[in-house]
Amino acid sequence: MKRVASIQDISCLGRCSLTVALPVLSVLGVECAVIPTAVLSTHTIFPDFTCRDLTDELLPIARHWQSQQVHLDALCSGYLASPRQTEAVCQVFDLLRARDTLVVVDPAMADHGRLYKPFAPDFPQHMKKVCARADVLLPNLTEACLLTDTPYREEADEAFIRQLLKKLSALAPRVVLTGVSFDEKRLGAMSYNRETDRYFSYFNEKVPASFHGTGDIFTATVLGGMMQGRSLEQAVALAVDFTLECIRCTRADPEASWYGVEFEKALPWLAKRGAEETKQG
Ligand code: PXL
Repeated sequence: MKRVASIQDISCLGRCSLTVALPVLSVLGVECAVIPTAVLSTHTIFPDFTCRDLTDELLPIARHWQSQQVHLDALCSGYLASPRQTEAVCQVFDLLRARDTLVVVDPAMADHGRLYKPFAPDFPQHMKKVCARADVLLPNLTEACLLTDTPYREEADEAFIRQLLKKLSALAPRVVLTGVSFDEKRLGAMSYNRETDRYFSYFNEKVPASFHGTGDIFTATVLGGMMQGRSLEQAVALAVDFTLECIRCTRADPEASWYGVEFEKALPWLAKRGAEETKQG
């Protein structure tokens, strides 16, 4: 069985980060070890959340695993709580990465044109160092603009997205931009591989609503899909379809924007589709 380590926070309420990565990876038949970076009462969209930063625990955990010769097939980071924590996560990558370890980074720090509340304007400069260690980097449009010093645009055409992907590829050899849409009807992701100079895109139905935590579901699914033996492009297609499935299960619920998508209802779909595609090879 493949073993990955997911490095992100525990938001005690409001499905995101570790509370979605764990079930998604489990359903895809991947062992998910965790390095929790912070414990928050809720994600940061709720007002007055509490946050215990666990930066000082990260290196001791990594050093212990290293002393036990733990082998990881992938390391994946998501939301990080502070600039100091980005430095620690870089060190964790350096300690735990073997030659065959895939490093996946989701620079979960912004959406809809804005940084999340807790972050100062220089936070993207710190996150860039984490991104520079990635084999696969998965930002949304806002994060991609912040990481490449590009002014954010709500309306992005294909030429703009291609240019953004190329700029991002200065940070990582394979980049996937999430939340890409060129018309009212379709939403998906577009990727670029620096080594082959090839673009790939995959779209499915666009539901006119925005839900919290879908980026974390997307990243966990791409990671799990790749651990099951898919190419990055096949894993991106699986993640677009699964994220939509989660949104379809949720759209009637007015509280969903706070509590996250009801992905639990869609896990059987993911288990089935994951197993079917793996069987076909
Ligand atoms: O979904 C990304 C995320 C993860 N963790 C925390 C967050 C957010 C987004 O707001 O606040 C704590």
